[in-house]
Amino acid sequence: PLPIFFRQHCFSHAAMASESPLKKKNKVIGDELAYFDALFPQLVKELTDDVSSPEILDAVNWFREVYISRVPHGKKNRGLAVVKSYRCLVKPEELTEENLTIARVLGWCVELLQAYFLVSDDIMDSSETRRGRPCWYKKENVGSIAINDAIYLETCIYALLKKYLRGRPCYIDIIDLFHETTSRTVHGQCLDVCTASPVEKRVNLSRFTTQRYSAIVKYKTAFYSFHLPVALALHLAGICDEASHSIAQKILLEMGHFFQVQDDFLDCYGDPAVTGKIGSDIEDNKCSWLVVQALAKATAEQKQMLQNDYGKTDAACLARVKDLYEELQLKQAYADYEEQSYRTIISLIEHECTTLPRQIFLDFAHMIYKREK
Ligand code: GPP
Ligand code: MG
Ligand code: MG
Ligand code: MG
Repeated sequence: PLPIFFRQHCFSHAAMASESPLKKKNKVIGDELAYFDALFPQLVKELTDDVSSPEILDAVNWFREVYISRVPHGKKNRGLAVVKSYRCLVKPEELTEENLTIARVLGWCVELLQAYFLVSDDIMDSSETRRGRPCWYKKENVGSIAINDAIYLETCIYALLKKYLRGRPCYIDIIDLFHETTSRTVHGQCLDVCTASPVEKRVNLSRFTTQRYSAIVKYKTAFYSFHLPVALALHLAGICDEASHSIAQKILLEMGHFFQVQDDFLDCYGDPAVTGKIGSDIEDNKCSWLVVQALAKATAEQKQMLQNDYGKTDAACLARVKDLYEELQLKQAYADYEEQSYRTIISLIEHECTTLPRQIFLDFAHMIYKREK
């Protein structure tokens, strides 16, 4: 069972079971995921239907496949967070069908950004599977055209923003936010890849510091996965003041850091049948949370062993690194960290979030703590 402090903030299944049929119906009507998913086919159609010149029809047909195969099969937490946050931020009379549609379109834009990053990241990380299927570049008739497909996915974001937001006061701020977020993410990805494969091509674990780790995860994950969805909702709701954005950013970057720690933990200990991806951080020589913890706890001898075995594809090396993680009790270290991180975030929300609805951040926190995928 979850510890008390988790249970207090989590939805109770028992409470749901005893609900009246009316309440249940409202829940179904309010099932944001169903509305969100329902918009997807319309967006595919809009993005691929108006072929201005028949000469490019083959390309458009190819991209339709890319779009359908790579965009809608994730958890959609990031996209849904835009809509849920927007609902918390505006007065009921502003929750018109038109505004909700725009919020959902922005949610799909975040999912497009994610798809663009994942198609690219899987090439850089030499990954095998994503969301339970082969990575896009691994498919028989795909290969390096996946790079072009990733760029295509990014162009869809700006096509949708133009179609749905042009003329609204927040249009420019939202375009800027997507550009700025993309820029931050590529900086993070560069740190991630370069820390793993230093120019001198030697395994050099002294690069794996907590400071470097924090910079990598803040830039490669926290901005686009956590800050972006809520910042979009704030802009759409017309909330542009520096103070609101700054407190939201502080809380969300903290959550984003924890989320990537989880991702690193699941890379080694998650079940690929559940996560949909096969971990390879040890073989890829990644500056993962686990190796940073291992280095902090290891004796000189154990560090030497890591130096020899980390970053190798050889199965025996991999097994020795995993054994060392076991010996150093990293699973327990992670469980302790998760609990401590949850407390920090709840306390940040309670003490610092005075002008924005706390529910936005609590909803996000509930989505990620104790996740298995
Ligand atoms: C997560 O890293 C970060 C990203 C997916 C951002 C990639 C950014 C680009 C600019 C391409 P990860 O490699 O640990 O993620 P996963 O475990 O899902 O492969
Ligand atoms: Mg990566
Ligand atoms: Mg990866
Ligand atoms: Mg990972």
